[in-house]
Amino acid sequence: MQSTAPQLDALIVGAGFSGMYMLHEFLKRDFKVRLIDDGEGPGGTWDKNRYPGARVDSCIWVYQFTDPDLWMNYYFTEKYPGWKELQGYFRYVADRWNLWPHMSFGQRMTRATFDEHGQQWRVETSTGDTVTCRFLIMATGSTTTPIDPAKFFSGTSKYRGELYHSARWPRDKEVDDLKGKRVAVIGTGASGVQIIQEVGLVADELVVFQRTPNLALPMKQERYTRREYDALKPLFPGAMERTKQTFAGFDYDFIYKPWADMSQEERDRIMRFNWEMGGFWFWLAAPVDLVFDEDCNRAHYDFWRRETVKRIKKPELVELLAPSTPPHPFGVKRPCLEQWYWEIYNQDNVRLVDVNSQPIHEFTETGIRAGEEEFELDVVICAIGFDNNTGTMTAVDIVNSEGRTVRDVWNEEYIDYLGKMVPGFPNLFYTYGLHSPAAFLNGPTAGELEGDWVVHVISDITRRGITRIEPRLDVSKQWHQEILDAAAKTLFPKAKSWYMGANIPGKRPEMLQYPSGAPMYRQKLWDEVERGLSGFILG
Ligand code: N01
Repeated sequence: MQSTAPQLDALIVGAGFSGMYMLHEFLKRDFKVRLIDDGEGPGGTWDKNRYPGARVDSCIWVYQFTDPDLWMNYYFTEKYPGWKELQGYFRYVADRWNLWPHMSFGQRMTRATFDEHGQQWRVETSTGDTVTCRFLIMATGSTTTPIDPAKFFSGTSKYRGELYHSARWPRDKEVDDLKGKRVAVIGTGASGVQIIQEVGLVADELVVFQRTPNLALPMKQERYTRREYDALKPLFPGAMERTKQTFAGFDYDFIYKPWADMSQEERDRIMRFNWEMGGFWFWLAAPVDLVFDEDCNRAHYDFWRRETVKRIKKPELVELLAPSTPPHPFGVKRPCLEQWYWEIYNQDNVRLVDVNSQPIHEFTETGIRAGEEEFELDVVICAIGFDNNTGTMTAVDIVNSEGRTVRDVWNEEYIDYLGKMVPGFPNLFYTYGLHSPAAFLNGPTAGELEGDWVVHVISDITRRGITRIEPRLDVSKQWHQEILDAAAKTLFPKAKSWYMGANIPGKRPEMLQYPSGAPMYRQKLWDEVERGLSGFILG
């Protein structure tokens, strides 16, 4: 049978850091490539997350593309900018890299089917268009598919007030619209903490429903004039270069000296220094034993608690917000950055409800019934998280030539190779997803690290006339086992976190991200290239 050549060499789904980066790199190589995204504009997570207070918690010199032509000509105004500024940045990148003609927005991929005969993907989209492409690249993020509040709470459909998931906050709704309102926030993850800080300042009443306290760290935000930002720019090349060498892709790294070999004085000095530096220093510049050694971990928790408790003025809240027994080891469930989070609870209009002792029974027409109480509420914001790591690729039908979906495969085993491809799914690549290290890194570092490899492999095999690539099952199983073994040596399994898929009842709990750091991951990717892609079946 005669097969038709695909319309595109590659279709990229998702206009976040990795999607835009790969689009740019493919265009430089004269590939026939397009990008589609279901959002309103570029930015991926920053197009979708517009809730009050949404801002990045990586400092800005490591939270942008490393292309000097971009950073030399752009000005951020804060060390940790908010979503509006970040959206502006993505538009600027699309202008500067001339990406607009190659991207479509408001277009969702609804189904993809592999045509074995033509060795190409046939992709259906929400606009009714069908596109064929040799390579399909899912750049759909790790934190993209929100959990529907109805999955966790009964009665949501009868509630007559406003109900939002944090990642679906309406574009034009400002926090000031909550003045005079009775508002609840469910969830105290990174989204919840940021929302609570802002909403607590304006709402008449704010009720926070907390299940697990967040071990949030002081952000130490800074604001810059253009002149001050210009003065920082000479530091950018060094900082950006560092991101390629450090475990978490920041410009600082863990300390690799064993905790056991440090004197108490040295330990105290490190913890104090990192605390004063602010941001994620206390987490990602800590002794690496933080994630392996109970003693090191507990010392960090106790330090965090002593500092945090100083800011909590209602004695009855101390055990709830900063319990004397850690809710989980420090840093193995994602902490976030806060600005005035603890002070918000000192206000009289803010009430903290512990759902462990006062469970949410249901939504009612007028609010929430929790424990013995009825809460009358005008607005409920569910900051309850996402089906991370796997949820976006399993939410859509990606069907191979045997009629199996990625969902079918991952329902049985979380199998892939190098956090990039799934055995049985030729020519399908992804970034940021299962067994990539992206959730432990910041977005641009992961985007460039993963994107460079995907673009290289596709360019290389295309040049060699290879039209089909698929990971071997045996090496994929070995890769999976390596990840499980590496995670088992850490304290990660001791927290119920989304890194472990433990935030969704029924999801198999195991390490879903690559846990051994960016340098090791980079080496794994490029070693595979050195071996001539021997872990793949090429055709
Ligand atoms: O989601 P989460 P998120 N009843 O899953 C609680 C990135 N991000 O949107 O901890 C009551 O972390 C749940 O409680 P528990 C970042 O990578 C980055 O906040 O499971 N509560 C938890 O408190 C982050 O990690 C930025 O016990 C319920 C919360 O909801 C990731 O996105 C900003 C509940 C969910 O927290 C996800 O963050 C925002 C229930 N039934 C997000 N179900 C920045 O860079 C869940 N919860 C700044």
